Amino acid sequence: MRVYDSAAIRNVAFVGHGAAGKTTLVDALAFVSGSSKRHGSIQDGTTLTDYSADEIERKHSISLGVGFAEWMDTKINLLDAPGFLDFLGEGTAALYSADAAIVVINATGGVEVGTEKVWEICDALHLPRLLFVTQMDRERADFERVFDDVKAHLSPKVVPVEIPVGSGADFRGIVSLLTGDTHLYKKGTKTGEYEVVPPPPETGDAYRKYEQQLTEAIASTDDALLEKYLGGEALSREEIIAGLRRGVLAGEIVPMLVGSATLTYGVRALLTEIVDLLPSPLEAPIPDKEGDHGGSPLLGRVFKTVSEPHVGDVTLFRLYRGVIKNGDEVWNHEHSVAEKLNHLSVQQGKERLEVPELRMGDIGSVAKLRDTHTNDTFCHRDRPVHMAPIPYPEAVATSGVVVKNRGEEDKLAAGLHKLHEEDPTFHFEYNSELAQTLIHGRGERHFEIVLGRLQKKFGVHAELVRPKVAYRETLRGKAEGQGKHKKQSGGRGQYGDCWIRLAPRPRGAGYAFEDAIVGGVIPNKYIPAVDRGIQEAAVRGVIAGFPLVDFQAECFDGSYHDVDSNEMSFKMAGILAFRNVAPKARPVLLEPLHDVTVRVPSEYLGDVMGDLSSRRGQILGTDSDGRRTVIKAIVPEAEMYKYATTLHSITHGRGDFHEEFRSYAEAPPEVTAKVAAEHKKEDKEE
Ligand SMILES: Nc1nc2c(ncn2[C@@H]2O[C@H](COP(=O)(O)OP(=O)(O)OP(=O)(O)O)[C@@H](O)[C@H]2O)c(=O)[nH]1
Ligand SMILES: [Mg+2]
Repeated sequence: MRVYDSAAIRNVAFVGHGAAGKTTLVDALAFVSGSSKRHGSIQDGTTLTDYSADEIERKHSISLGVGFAEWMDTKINLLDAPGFLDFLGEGTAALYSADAAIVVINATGGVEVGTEKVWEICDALHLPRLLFVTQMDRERADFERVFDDVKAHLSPKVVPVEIPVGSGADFRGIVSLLTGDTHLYKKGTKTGEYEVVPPPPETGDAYRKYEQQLTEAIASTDDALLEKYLGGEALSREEIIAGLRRGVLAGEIVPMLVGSATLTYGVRALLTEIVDLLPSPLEAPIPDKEGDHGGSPLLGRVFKTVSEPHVGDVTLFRLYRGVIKNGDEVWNHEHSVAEKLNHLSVQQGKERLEVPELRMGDIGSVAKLRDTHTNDTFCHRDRPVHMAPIPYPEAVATSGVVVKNRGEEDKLAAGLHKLHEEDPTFHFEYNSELAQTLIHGRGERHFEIVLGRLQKKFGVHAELVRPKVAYRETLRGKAEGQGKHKKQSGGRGQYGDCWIRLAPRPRGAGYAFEDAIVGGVIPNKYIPAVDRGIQEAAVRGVIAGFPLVDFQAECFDGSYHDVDSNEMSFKMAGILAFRNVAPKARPVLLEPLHDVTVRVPSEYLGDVMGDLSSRRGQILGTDSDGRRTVIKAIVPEAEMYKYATTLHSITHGRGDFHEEFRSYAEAPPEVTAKVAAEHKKEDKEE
């Protein structure tokens, strides 16, 4: 594989809504350029970047795939991101590692939720971008409608630089507004061969309209150009390309292109526009980094780790500064480990092609590193730096997970750990209080993939279960009573006897013990044992087996035996006293409440609030963040199960939410009764 200099590299992320046609387009770009030998398809499961068994089976992308197309002596690195929002982390990684984006839109659909989401990230990163309207060969494809939609919902800066000739089954050519040339495709062409003709009469009006818009937009990028244009002078082709490029880099113009990836129409033109209009790494700003004073000579960031069959862990990284040669050692500052980059490669889908070196800006891959993970920085050992990490979207869904076959618990933990390393939007924990493994991710589709991988890669058969809730108990009243432990079993007996008073304390105040014994009716040395007994019993609660918290216990009377009393007996007395008294002190169940912030387009406000209320949510208020309505509410944790899925279906994916623990509060009687009944059932089963 040839080594490309930084100026001859383009790093481009392909993003957009699910099923827009990104993977098919990336495959076509690599194929038409000659860099990939096969023209693959989703239907046959043969595309360049959807090569995992999961992707072939489900016919959509799940993880970020990387390939390249060599065109006009330039290497275009193609980062193909999945569109489904459950996998938005992959798109985030692609956009943070690229210098430009191609936002792909289906000509039969238009702007969708996934398009808006990635557009927001592109905006935040000030990424230069192109829009590619694909699937123009499909029935009901409508270029004009997509353009109107884009202007209204994405940005007024979008300007067509190409228009289609015909649409649907009649889609047969593309007019370039830059050159006035029309490419008429030869039927049955495999690599997009065409003849060049003048614009056909049917495109006349559209041609004049869009050509004028484009020229105006380009002229506006530069004062001298504008003057020339207003003075009625024609702009030269060089001026047009240079002006357009300037507009794209500044984010002032977003060119819109058109084609069909399956027919490879418009694919050659797209390759050329990528080279002509998008920045090389030399023109792209290096993302924020910390501790980098005076410029470290080497800088790279890992944006993905995949475990591949027969290879092991493959690390994908973007080089921001310096040169890496095959076999070089780099310093991973996060994990304080020197890593030797043997078999330095670039990815062409699942293929790894070895390269002697990579220049600044390029994207590479390397296998079997010792201790390198996603978001780690490569640098020189004597100039250690941390690059700011890629901000992966947060996990918003939680589920319990259990193994179907006993004995697979250890394998489950190992598998989940591995999956977390591959996917930063996936986390897991074992909650010992609840004796349950909890997984956190982006939604049910995400969890489905996790379960599938657990089985395929780690031989673990697991299933999702409702996550248990960490309830608490407390007291609302005062009560007093005795606990007496007495045993006479030959030899030395056991004797402990105490009287206690229990009373509530404020929420969050915890537990307090008071020694109110007078006259030594219980010897001093045994009183801490009473305290311990009470605390031990409180952990198991009295209503539903949950820890009883925020109360005070006062030991005010008791008796002892000269020979038979010991610490153990008084601890037992404390336990018995608690079990006797606590049920009389009006115990109540406490449930965890979450602060929930939901962001939705205002048209869904009513439905979303109605749903929150049906979850026993208390709406605190609504506000606007400029784009969307922000709803703040307090909702019991127990009612938030599968909220991500519900919100998605109410808002057609246009809603977002964030939740965090707020406090414990008394549960209503019907909830208490239900939880207590469940506890009784579980107790019996054990
Ligand atoms: N007719 C036609 N079908 C296309 C075209 N491009 C893609 N498709 C089909 O549209 C479907 C989705 O294509 P993909 O390439 O998987 O789309 P994607 O954007 O990668 O989808 P995700 O990765 O799941 O977000 C597949 O069935 C493709 O065969 C096109 O230009 N014309
Ligand atoms: Mg795809």
